[in-house]
Amino acid sequence: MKDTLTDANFPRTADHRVYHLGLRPGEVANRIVTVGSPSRAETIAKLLDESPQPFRLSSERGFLTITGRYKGVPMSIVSIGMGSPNMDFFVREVRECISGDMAVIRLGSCGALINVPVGSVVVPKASVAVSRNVDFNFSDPESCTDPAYRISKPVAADPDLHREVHRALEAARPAGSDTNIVTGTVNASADSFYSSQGRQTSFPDHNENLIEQLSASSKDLATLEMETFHLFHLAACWGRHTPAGKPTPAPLTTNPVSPTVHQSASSNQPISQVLAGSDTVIKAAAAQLVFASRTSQAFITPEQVAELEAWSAKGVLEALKNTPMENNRLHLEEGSV
Ligand code: R1P
Ligand code: URA
Repeated sequence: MKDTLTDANFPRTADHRVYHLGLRPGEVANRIVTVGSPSRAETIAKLLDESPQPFRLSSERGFLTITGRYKGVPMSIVSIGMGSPNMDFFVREVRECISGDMAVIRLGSCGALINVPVGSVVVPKASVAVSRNVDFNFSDPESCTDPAYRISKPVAADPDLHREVHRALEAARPAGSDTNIVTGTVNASADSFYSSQGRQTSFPDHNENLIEQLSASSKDLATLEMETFHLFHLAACWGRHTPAGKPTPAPLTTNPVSPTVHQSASSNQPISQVLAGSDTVIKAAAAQLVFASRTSQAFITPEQVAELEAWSAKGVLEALKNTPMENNRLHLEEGSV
């Protein structure tokens, strides 16, 4: 970003663009599909209405936002790259560009620990986090009694959105397709594609028993990927919180950028907390596309990916369309982006 940023606490440009995603209020909808790769974002974007023409913003930090309408309903697709830190940038910065409730579905790839073929779809009801214990002595494991990997407690998806994602994917699956859609499972989000997903590399990771340990931690544990836990965790934290030490919302002043977006009159209180108070929600759910079978060692082909992404994209957009929520006002509607 070339523009000058102000406020070290939550850096923003003079025209209210957030630091890493480059967005400003009015450029992102409150119904969002988030993905890891720009190509998957573009596949989903093909299903958006042609008019008004979707808005696209590619940030210097590699985040791509496409905002348009799906069957008339405002919708954004945001490609965030990989890992929890990127999910963290996405949720926090988008939250500051939106007023009211948010619904987010992650459409991502995963590895399956259960015995389903690659190309299956899994809709997890909850996620745990798997993290590498950096205090474990990886070069002298005998000296350490702590575990090398930690598995967190589960955090649930929003139950309504979860149900709707499953229903919409069942409806979107092509007629005659024998693709499995599995639900009611637990996902594990790892802090590495390799060590904390139990893959063997040339590093001394001490993860030979990790898959076994994961499967033993929950009978429903079915998938491994890298971002879903952090999305569910932030969404769950957001619900009905009171900003620390600030029980009374500051007075609002109208932001000239968009008539529906306001700025805090107090100095460093994030905008959305003021707007949202404690009664807005972030609904989060996920659909995982099985790219790797950790039981058979099979990996999906590019042809299978293309077919799977095309219909699952329709499923997640339908799920968001069917989620009752007040629409966020977009510049798109006003013809200015
Ligand atoms: C690793 O290959 C990446 O694929 C999965 C993991 O979570 C990780 O980001 O998701 P995406 O396909 O959404 O990127
Ligand atoms: N993404 C992951 O994080 N792991 C896999 O095994 C496949 C996709």
